Amino acid sequence: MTAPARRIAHLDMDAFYASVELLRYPQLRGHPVVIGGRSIHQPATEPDGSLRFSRLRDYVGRGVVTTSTYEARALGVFSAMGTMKAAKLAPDAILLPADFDSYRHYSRLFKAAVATIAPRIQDRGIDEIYIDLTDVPGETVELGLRLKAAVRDATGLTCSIGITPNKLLSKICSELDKPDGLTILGMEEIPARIWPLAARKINGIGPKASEKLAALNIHTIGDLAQTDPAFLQEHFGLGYAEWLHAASHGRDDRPVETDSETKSVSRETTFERNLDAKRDRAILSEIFTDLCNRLARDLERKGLVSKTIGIKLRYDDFRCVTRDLSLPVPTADAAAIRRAAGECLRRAPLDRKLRLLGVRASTLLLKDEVGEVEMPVQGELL
Ligand code: DCP
Ligand code: MG
Repeated sequence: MTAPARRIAHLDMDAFYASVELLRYPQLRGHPVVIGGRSIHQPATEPDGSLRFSRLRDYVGRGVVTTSTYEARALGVFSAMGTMKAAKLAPDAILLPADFDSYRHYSRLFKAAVATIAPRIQDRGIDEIYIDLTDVPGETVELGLRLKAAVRDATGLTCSIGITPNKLLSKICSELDKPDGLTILGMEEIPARIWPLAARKINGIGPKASEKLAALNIHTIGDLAQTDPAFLQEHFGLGYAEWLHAASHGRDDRPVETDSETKSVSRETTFERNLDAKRDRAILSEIFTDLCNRLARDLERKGLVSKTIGIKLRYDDFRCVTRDLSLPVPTADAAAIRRAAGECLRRAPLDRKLRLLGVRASTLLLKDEVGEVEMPVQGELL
């Protein structure tokens, strides 16, 4: 029996960090703008109130471009390029420092906007998500346009969407019509629309694999699809060869894993110097509480509660231990997490110096599904 066809979207924001900066500085619209400066490249206010922006030509240092507007890309400036090299290509481009708090804010906004239309969302990073539209009523084109409109209304930003029967194809398709694109594709269109693309367009074929494929005269996804799987196996091993073959035919049955299916959420930190459980007790305790607070915020943001709190310790000899504690009541409360994690810490050996401390929440439940958890009042159960 074949599974019913799915309808999966991949949504990726257009020139994300740069586009958020253009919301703040609309006067830069239409100009080449590059994100990647340091705080000294923050625009300065002139006596007459106008802003003076840094230019790429003023940049000195070893930094790389974080992202660029499409106008800067037209001049050859892309993510991960050395900023000095970019300055040679686009000396007049505006240079701005990154402001991650803003990007996180807009990331939350666009994801929340999508969730009002389709709740089954898998986070794939700050500017991209998978969305399972299989059970959402409506024509595919109309749904895609509604998603784009919701994102634009909530943020003022554009995104590009691919909608196909699986994550692999949708990830390829969201890129095909950037920016502000909507690409819908069925399995029958794979030979015409996917096979002409370079093999590296498949997420999972990195620079190394694509170089090796090219040496075997396999350049496009179509070349890959025509290659005898036994030949691929000789060069790439059974597992990867099978995956390459399936991917080139657009086959992928991975589910969209929503936050509620996230197995665990964790926070950890490696200390600047190794810490002693007794002598550095105060610092350790402060770091520990901070980790628990961050973890609580992560859970809160994802709408999750946890029934198992654990800790991870790495000692100065790189050995690692973990300890877990099951809670009677699921929680996302920082103080409750801190208490449980403290309990775990008491059960771990502390006779060596520590390099790393981590706190993990697992056995996760959606808060809404748990409802308001009421503690039984003493005596009420009798
Ligand atoms: N980013 C980064 N370092 C990179 C690539 C990207 O820090 N090497 C950041 C900046 C981007 C954001 O992640 O704005 C999203 O990455 P994308 O690859 O989706 O790039 P953009 O959204 O900027 O552009 P596009 O329109 O191609 O998606
Ligand atoms: Mg993007």
